[in-house]
Amino acid sequence: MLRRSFPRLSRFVSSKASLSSCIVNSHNEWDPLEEIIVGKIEGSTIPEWHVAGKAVWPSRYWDMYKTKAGQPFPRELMNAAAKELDYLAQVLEGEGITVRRPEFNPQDFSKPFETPDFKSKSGLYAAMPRDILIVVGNEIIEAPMAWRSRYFEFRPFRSLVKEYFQKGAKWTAAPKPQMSDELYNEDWQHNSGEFNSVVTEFEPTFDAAEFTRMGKDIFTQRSQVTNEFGIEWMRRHLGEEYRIHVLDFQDRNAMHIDGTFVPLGPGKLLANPYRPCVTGRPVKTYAYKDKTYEYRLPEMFKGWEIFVAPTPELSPEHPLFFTSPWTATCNVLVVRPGVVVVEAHETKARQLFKEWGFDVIPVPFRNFMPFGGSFHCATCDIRRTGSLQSYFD
Ligand code: ABU
Repeated sequence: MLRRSFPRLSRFVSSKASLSSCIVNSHNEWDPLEEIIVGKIEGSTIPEWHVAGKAVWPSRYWDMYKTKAGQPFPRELMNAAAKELDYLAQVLEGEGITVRRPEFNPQDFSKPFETPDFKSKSGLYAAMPRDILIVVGNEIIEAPMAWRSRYFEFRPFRSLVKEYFQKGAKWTAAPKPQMSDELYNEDWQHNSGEFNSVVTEFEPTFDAAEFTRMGKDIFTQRSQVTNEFGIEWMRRHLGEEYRIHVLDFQDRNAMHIDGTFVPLGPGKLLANPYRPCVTGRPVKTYAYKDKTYEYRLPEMFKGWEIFVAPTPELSPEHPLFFTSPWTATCNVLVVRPGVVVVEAHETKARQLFKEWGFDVIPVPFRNFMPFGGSFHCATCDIRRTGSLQSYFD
């Protein structure tokens, strides 16, 4: 019988120095990248219409979800997006980073499935590892997710996660949600007042991309996929070594913090001007579309530089099945301190990053963006050189 050896975790957690020798080691969004997962678009399937999607999906695509569930997204777009992902992988490898890709049967997503609590006409994709996986230190956490179509999204990543576990990483799957009707506000409507989430507090739920890591401080928001129960699960799971902060961006369509609030390095933050943070004291005012906005942040950010992302140059007709255009300029990937991957067609963003003192690696990604994100979403960093620190004490 084949016997596998599983290194004892204590070998990797006994001290900070040995912690960083673990195959999985990432504490923030900017330390030098050593290993990363890049998603794959193959097999991506149109999910079925559901109230959870109504809260975030642009209304011009509602008919597509209602009539084409279980079918592939437009082939030409998928082929072009696949090439962009392969090119991103090549660029990252050129930077000396080990790139891993999920392994799955592309037919998987188009199969209907059923649990005791719900039926779904199909799954979705393996394009966005950032949504399903988060690395905190030497631990990989699989997120519960909130959309029924994403219930099995951990599967394409399981062979990688098992391999990382066998090599010494800690592995946790957050409580699997039932996703029964009780999880959703069936009568959910857009309103112009208080934030109104389509997910109830029936059980913990979150997507991994709802948390952004800055060492011992981790920032999140309540959103259309993340409830208070889920945030509390994460808080208790990570324990006293970490502080979870909940910020408010007054974003009624909130879903994933990485198109809104993007740390670029210690003391450097990229802010989405359309979604100003209202938590804390004023730190910056700026003009956006003939209006002046005040950006607030908790006191702990005193002295931080706030860079305001430019309006994306994408045409209003550009297909975006799941998200706003803001991923074009906000959803960047920091490769190492001072070096950032920026969408190649976003000339204003590229120029600004240079003015802000960054080296820019331009990568075309406009065909991938329709699927719901850009470089940060399409990846999940597995190992960055560095150890757990506080950037705020
Ligand atoms: N990770 C997706 C971000 C979506 C958005 O900010 O529009």
